[in-house]
Amino acid sequence: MNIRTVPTRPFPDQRPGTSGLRKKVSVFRQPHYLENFVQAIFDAVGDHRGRSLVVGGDGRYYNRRAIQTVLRMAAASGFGRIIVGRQGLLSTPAASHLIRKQRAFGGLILSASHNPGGPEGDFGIKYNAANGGAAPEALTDAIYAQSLRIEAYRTVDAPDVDIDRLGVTALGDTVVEVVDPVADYAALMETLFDFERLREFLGSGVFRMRFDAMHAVTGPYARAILEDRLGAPAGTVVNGVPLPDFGGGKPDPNLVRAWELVEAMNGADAPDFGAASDGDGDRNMILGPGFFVTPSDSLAVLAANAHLAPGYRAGLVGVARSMPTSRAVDRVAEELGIPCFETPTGWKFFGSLLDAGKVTLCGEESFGTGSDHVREKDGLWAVLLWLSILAERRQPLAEIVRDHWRRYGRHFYSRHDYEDIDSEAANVIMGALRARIGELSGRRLGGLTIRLGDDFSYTDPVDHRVTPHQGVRLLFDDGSRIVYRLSGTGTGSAILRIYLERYESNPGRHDQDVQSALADLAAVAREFAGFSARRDKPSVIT
Ligand code: VG1
Ligand code: CO
Repeated sequence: MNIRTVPTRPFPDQRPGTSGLRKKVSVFRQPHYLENFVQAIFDAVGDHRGRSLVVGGDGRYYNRRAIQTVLRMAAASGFGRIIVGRQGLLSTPAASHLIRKQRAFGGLILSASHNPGGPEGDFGIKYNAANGGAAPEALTDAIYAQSLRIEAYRTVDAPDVDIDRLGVTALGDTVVEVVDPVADYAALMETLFDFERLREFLGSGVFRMRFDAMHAVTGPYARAILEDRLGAPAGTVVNGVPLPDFGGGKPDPNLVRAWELVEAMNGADAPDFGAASDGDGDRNMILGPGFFVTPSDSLAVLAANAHLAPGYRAGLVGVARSMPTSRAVDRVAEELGIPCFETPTGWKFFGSLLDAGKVTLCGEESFGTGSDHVREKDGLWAVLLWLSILAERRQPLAEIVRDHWRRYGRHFYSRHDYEDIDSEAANVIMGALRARIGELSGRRLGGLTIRLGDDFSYTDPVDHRVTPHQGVRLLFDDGSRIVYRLSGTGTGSAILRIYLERYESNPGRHDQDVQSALADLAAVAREFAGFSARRDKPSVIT
């Protein structure tokens, strides 16, 4: 087969963000753009000749095209075997599992996750290493450096591979194997959860659930697991066919974007349990009838109850959360007598802790929870763990969460996103915040006393790598906390995220509305950032 070397010039903007390189489809479609980045990855990851590569994506617009490009380039780059999900589909957790199971050299996940899809939407690509986890910072830095000095990429002249049929094709000396994207993942779930018991629970007639796949990649997974294997009635999974534009919405499982599910769960005939997941299947939102579980609380409840599922019966070795995530899980860890690690935002930081066997569960406030079964967050896994807990405890979901609050206290928590901020202006805001934090200790702000102000810097306890500037934190005497950081997944203007947290031990006050409970703190946060209460309103509140 003819390997062709194509001369190219660097693009200056291929620095991976919180989770891979995400850009508008129109950017990725520029001649050589995708090829440059893929070649930069292959050049940076080390000797992979004859090894296996896993490839799959969330099914968004451009996925199929990009996969053909990747297959040709991977063949030209000397991979011995490429394992690709049928129709080019693999959820992010399923890709992570496949890399581990097949002992692959690594994998390419084509996804922009919760970002919108379609020709006007976003596309993304990231590299996961042999442990199944997103490339750590050292590697993404190397990929970026390589992208800045690239002079040529390699590809082969070959027709498109048929990715719609299971089976094996040769691409030069490389074998391309099209696999069922669901089978191995479903089998993994069966090792963690008691499917027999879940089948009995879902079939008992006393419990109903609804899973909203948001027209994204988890549809086939949820159907196969919840409906086919666990016997939930047909129609339990809604919006279950992956669409290239996710039906025009943003596949982001939160109270704003997953409005259809929210409406159903607030309706008169609401099911007992509702869940949704995002574009690439790694996020989850959990709801009860008229009741929303914040992802931070979800992580804490899962940590406190994980032993109810067979895969976690032996208990947890430790837990981890991203810095802006509420500290609800810290209290559970303390009671269990296990360590709780605080990492920067982005799943890649959990990888070394999971590999070193320091943590079993981890999670983020952004609707992500997961465990050491893979090296990504995992939406359906979280749903199955919640189901296991519901099946064992036989209590309504809201009661389980309220019990949790009574025992540990409640962390009122909310994230306020200010979208569409001019990038320059956003940097000025963050710069100003950073400039002020040094002199804050002991100062009063809106009735609260600041204990500490800092810019979060993380030292990985395993490899000791330092990652500075991960968010401006204001910690108050009463345990309240404000965090400011800029999103690293957007593709247009900047998004400023403000994270608010206040602890309440008194059960008599646990039923307050979250936004009212946090109103004073939100006002302080706005004022400190120089926002006007009248003019500047968050665009998304979760
Ligand atoms: C967001 C979330 C972060 C998450 C990341 C990737 O990043 O805040 O917690 O890990 O998305 O999730 P940022 O930089 O925009 O805040 V996903 O499901 O988009 O892969
Ligand atoms: Co995602």
